[in-house]
Amino acid sequence: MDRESGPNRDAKVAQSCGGLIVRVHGGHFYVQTQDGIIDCTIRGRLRRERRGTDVVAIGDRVCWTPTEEGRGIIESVAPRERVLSRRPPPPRPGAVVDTEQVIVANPDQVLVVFAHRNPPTNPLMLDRYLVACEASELPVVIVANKIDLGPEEDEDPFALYREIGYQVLDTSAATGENVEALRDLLRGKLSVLTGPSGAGKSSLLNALWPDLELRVGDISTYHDRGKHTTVVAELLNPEPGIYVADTPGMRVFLFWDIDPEQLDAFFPEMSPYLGECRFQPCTHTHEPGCAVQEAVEAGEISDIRYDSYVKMFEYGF
Ligand SMILES: Nc1nc2c(ncn2[C@@H]2O[C@H](COP(=O)(O)OP(=O)(O)OP(=O)(O)O)[C@@H](O)[C@H]2O)c(=O)[nH]1
Ligand SMILES: [Mg+2]
Ligand SMILES: [Zn+2]
Repeated sequence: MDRESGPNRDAKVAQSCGGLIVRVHGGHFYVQTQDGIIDCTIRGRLRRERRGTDVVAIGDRVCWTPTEEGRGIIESVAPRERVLSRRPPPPRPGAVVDTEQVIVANPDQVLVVFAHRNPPTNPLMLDRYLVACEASELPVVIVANKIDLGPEEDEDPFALYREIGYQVLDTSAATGENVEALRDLLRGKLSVLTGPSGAGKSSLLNALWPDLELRVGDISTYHDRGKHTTVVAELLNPEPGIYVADTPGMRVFLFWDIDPEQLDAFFPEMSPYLGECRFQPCTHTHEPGCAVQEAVEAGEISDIRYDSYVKMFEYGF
């Protein structure tokens, strides 16, 4: 008789793998399994092993052991293939933060949602998201929401990004414009919606799936700093084949770890010029005979983007 098939085997608690972390909140890790969502804690050993990063983040694949009905304990986390992360803002000025904050693990793409207006788009902030995605080799789409309100000052804030070659999708959660195109983008993938508070991330998801009933903010309060309607990132599965993370808007997006010397590689429009600078390597900030600076002067590279580059180069974020 197979020794493993006696009562002893039944008593042994089996570990299962392939669970997907869909929500992390207050020490609870919610894992989507074939039998529904279970509320897990994690082994203390994992915290020690995974210092320097969030131990478990939404999008992570885990193995767990059930403890009681609907509950379990996470035993291990699969290696992350990709990650969207940032350096968290310091808790007080001057404090050093050395733990990477993982926004979503293993995303297939990042949808950076900004608004045509209300709130107006801050190019430096958008550029930080774009650089972070380039550096992490994450495909990125700019979702230019609130197209119903039109551009702030007669000028399309996203025109320069379209010119560079970024995919920009104009949407409106209010009128439904292009929300079906957004659904098409999401199909078959695990995506993240990120971007500033008030841009309409949750509203876009509600427009596609009203049953989600995600909380949506009152726009009049967005100037009140620190106001975020979505407070906990959640990985949603609103229809088969679509996983999408709705995340809280971020006031600051500081990227995790980018070497200033490599920064130019994350501005795709600079790539044709990089080999042409007189000095190699060239920081493109002050050197004579710099092909990038010449391209900016000639209007071939946007001065808005170049300003972002210089700020990121000088301040490191
Ligand atoms: N006119 C217009 N208003 C919109 C549109 N999308 C969202 N809004 C409004 O913008 C405000 C903010 O929308 P939310 O969906 O809460 O924004 P969010 O990006 O999820 O914000 P956080 O959760 O704080 O990050 C709400 O008052 C929405 O009704 C749109 O396409 N057009
Ligand atoms: Mg929201
Ligand atoms: Zn140069």
